[in-house]
Amino acid sequence: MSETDHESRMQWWREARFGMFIHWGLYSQLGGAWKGRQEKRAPSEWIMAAKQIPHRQYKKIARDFNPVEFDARAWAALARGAGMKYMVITSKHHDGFSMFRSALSDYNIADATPFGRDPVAELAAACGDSGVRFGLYYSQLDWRWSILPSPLGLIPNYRKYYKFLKGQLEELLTRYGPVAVLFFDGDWMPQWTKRNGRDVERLCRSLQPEIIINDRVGKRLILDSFVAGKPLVAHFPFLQKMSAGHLGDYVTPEQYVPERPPGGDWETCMTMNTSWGYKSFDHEWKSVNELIATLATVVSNGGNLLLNVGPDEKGNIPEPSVVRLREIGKWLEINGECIYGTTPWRVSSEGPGIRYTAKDGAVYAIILDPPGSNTITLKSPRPADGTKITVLGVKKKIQWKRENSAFVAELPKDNNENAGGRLPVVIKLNGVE
Ligand code: FHN
Repeated sequence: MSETDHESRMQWWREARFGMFIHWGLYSQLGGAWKGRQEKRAPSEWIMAAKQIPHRQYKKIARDFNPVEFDARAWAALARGAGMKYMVITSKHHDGFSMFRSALSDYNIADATPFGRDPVAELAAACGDSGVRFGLYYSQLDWRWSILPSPLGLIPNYRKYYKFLKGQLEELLTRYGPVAVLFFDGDWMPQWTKRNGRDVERLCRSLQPEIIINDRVGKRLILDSFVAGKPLVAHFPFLQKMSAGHLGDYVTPEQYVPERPPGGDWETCMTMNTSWGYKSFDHEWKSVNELIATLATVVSNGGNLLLNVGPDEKGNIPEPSVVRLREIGKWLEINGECIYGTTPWRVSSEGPGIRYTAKDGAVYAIILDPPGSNTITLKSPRPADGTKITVLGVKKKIQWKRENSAFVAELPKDNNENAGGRLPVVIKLNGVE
């Protein structure tokens, strides 16, 4: 893979900044509970391992999995309306169940369930029609093949499984049109090697030369494993460079925003509550403000945000997720120019409440939690003659003055407000150093 190929391939991705992650599979049918007992700790897509459900029992869920309310066009429209420029859906998670029609395994949604359709095909078509780029998640870890459903997932006949894995990737990359992103997952399993990663990366790029592949196709250092609720590297930022994967096009911090950019292209993936897969009793939803602040923080450091939804057993995206995505979409309609196609400015943040991005000679100050007083002081941009200040979404002229070497701006009263809080406000500065 030449650097030029990488640079040209990443162009749209770097401009996109924001995508939808979708975790949907047999586990969605269970909603986080097994035989009436809720799995409170592990995310719901891990229930097979958390409850040590043998494959012969787990596969029976397929008999009842019939998400008749699934509407691919509605999902693509929701992503587009939220300002998400690409989507990544689980084609096969660790449980080994294929959410697409596979000739290599009848343990798939089209052949093993009353639903009988191929949602990957329907979603690929819907994304194509709606201008949202289509991507897939694929897990190397596979509890249909392993001795036990466990994090290590030891597979007795690994050679045969590896052939199956490559065959499924061939199916996914030749049947559904352009696949913009391939998100591998499960690289921590001992049997997966960097050599496998190179071989699979070569295969995928031979089938879709423009495809963007994450670092988990390779073999990240174990440092990326979760410790105390946050990856080890999140506690020791200097380790980030060490732990970044050496294969693929971008690194994948998960459920946290790195304190410093990890170097190269990177994307934080994050849940809106605490579970990737649908968990009916998980109501710990992040607020819209938190989610927009996360997006602003990620982008101000040059990263992308892949924000997750976990559709339920009927094929519906949970209402709390829909509400948040619609609010974020409204905010991006007004303020998207401070996110899309931007690059980090010389200063990424000023205190806890201000993030900076830059584009086409302008600097954007994203005020995460606008003060009631409406007076904003910006210490980082240096005022110059001819500096022009506006607030995105507000036509009114902005009063501002210099105070020593800082800007003091008066925000108009009618900036973005939401029930009980105030959405971030964006000040655009032209002509500052
Ligand atoms: O084990 C998976 C988990 O279920 C989820 O898919 C996340 C999303 O990136 N990845 C792994 C945990 O790092």
